[in-house]
Amino acid sequence: MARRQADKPVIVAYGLMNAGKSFLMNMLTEHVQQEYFKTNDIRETVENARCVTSQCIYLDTPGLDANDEDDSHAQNGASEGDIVMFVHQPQGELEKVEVEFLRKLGASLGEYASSNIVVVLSKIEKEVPEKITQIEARIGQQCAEVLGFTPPIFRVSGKLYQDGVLKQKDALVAASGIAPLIAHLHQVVADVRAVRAEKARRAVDGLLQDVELAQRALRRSRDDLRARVASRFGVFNDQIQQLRRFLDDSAASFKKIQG
Ligand SMILES: Nc1nc2c(ncn2[C@@H]2O[C@H](COP(=O)(O)OP(=O)(O)O)[C@@H](O)[C@H]2O)c(=O)[nH]1
Ligand SMILES: [Mg+2]
Repeated sequence: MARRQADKPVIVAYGLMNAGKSFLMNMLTEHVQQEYFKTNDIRETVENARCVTSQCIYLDTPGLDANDEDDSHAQNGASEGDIVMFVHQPQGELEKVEVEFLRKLGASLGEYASSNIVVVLSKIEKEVPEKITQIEARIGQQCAEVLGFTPPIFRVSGKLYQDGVLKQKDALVAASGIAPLIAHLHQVVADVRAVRAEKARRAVDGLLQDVELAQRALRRSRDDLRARVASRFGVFNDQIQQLRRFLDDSAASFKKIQG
């Protein structure tokens, strides 16, 4: 079980405190009513929390602190997940600590950065769509500058989704934008699994090749050994024959002397 869990792709939520990460993670993991990931948590007391589903693991983090330039997450930028969901509340563009975090994250993910980073604009029901569109464009630019590409950007409202589900109002659920985000995450999870399967297949192929090479080398040294043993026995047999001839000759000479 532990092994199977370890194999599952991890989706991790990063972003400033209060961005709406935990609330969103609850919606994504179907904890619409019951709060699985604690919201409004005080950063100092919170550790990463995880929820394991059939396909992947959701990991919630305490969040970056906009006032803390030495933020440890922003400092190393190493992600604890395969897929990073970067959550930003669109009150304005990305703040310095967010930009720095993304820069280091991009560097640490390397070739996987462009396929495995997703930006989420949260709490969209709190702003007019025009303003969100402006902010989205600006964030796209900021990402392009620090990452070298613009990741997919999703606009969501966990609150609209929660209301829609609880009151059974499809229009609210649709307006929440959660479904397209879930669909995208499922696709990326499937891709991560495919990449891992391909890597595992290549590793097995490599091992099989090594085994074959080792077998060939063993066969060669066995043949070599056989040849050497045969040649040594050849010399030995010759020597025995010589000895026999010598003994026969000696016996004959002895008989002659006696006779
Ligand atoms: N209006 C609104 N508030 C939200 C939404 N999502 C989260 N919140 C609220 O924003 C606050 C911080 O959310 P939380 O998930 O704890 O943020 P975190 O620090 O990033 O994990 C809480 O009071 C949430 O109820 C949303 O979609 N709309
Ligand atoms: Mg939280």
